Amino acid sequence: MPKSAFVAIVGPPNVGKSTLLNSYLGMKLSAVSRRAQTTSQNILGILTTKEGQLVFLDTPGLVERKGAVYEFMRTEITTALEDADLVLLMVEPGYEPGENLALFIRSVKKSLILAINKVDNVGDKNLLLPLIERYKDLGLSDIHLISALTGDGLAALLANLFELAPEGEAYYPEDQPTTFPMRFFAAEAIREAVFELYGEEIPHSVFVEIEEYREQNRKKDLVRAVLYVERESQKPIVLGRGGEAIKRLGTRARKKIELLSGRPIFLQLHVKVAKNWRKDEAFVRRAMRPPEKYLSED
Ligand SMILES: Nc1nc2c(ncn2[C@@H]2O[C@H](COP(=O)(O)OP(=O)(O)OP(=O)(O)O)[C@@H](O)[C@H]2O)c(=O)[nH]1
Ligand SMILES: [Mg+2]
Repeated sequence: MPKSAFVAIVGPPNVGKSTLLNSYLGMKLSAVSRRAQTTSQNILGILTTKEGQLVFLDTPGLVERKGAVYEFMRTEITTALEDADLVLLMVEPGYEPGENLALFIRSVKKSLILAINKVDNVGDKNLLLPLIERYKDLGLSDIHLISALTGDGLAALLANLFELAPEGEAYYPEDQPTTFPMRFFAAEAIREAVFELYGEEIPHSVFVEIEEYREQNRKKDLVRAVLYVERESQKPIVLGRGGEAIKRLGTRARKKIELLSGRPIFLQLHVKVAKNWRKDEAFVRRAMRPPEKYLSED
């Protein structure tokens, strides 16, 4: 009997949750950056092997801050935890479990696996033994040392996930990597390029909305996107002198979308101001949870 499970990947910001998803899927589905709070919405990725199917939900990093965006992110995590059969908690070396994490671990009523990521940064893995003990004290027993970057420990972690997964048929066709539409990943690809090219507060101030994603025969697919910034003063930064910065962004983002879609893309970017959108509950609700988000186009 094959196995199948929904697996929520949760943990503090920047520990490598999205990198792990991409690594298992062998494709750049989820945006990754060296800055925290890169992921702001759950990303669904499907891995089918001869053992069965795991449906991963990559979630935003757990943070306790106030504001509409952070509340939205916490709701995303809660949704993923509700949908999940298994919970993969991810941390990195040096991340000591505090009271909040202990509470979180106790609140999860499902099989919980811990992955300590980025062990490629640690010379001697024995140095992690005290940290492992602290997590064991919190009741965790399935503990893995991994590197989502080098692949170290990923096979053993996967085997453990399948071991704990319930028996069941695949939820989705085996060659399908996600249920989300291409326009969702186009927005994420543009966001990732923003994280790569701009500094300071710009990446977190940008919201990307795809106004049009049109597949065309005998012509490049058309993608029209709006970059909303929070303040008028951020507009010239995003555009750059003579539009130079946004041109660079466009080229980089287009390549990412072409890589994922496997089709030539014509990308148009516009910059608009949505004043303080991160604090605007109505904007966040409308823009970040469009009803079509989870529905595939085909
Ligand atoms: N050295 C090392 N770096 C890693 C590893 N996994 C991820 N990283 C890096 O850690 C940074 C954060 O990775 P992400 O995958 O974006 O982390 P995340 O947990 O999804 O972050 P949020 O979405 O912000 O919560 C990036 O610079 C990654 O390249 C790893 O195994 N080893
Ligand atoms: Mg992420």
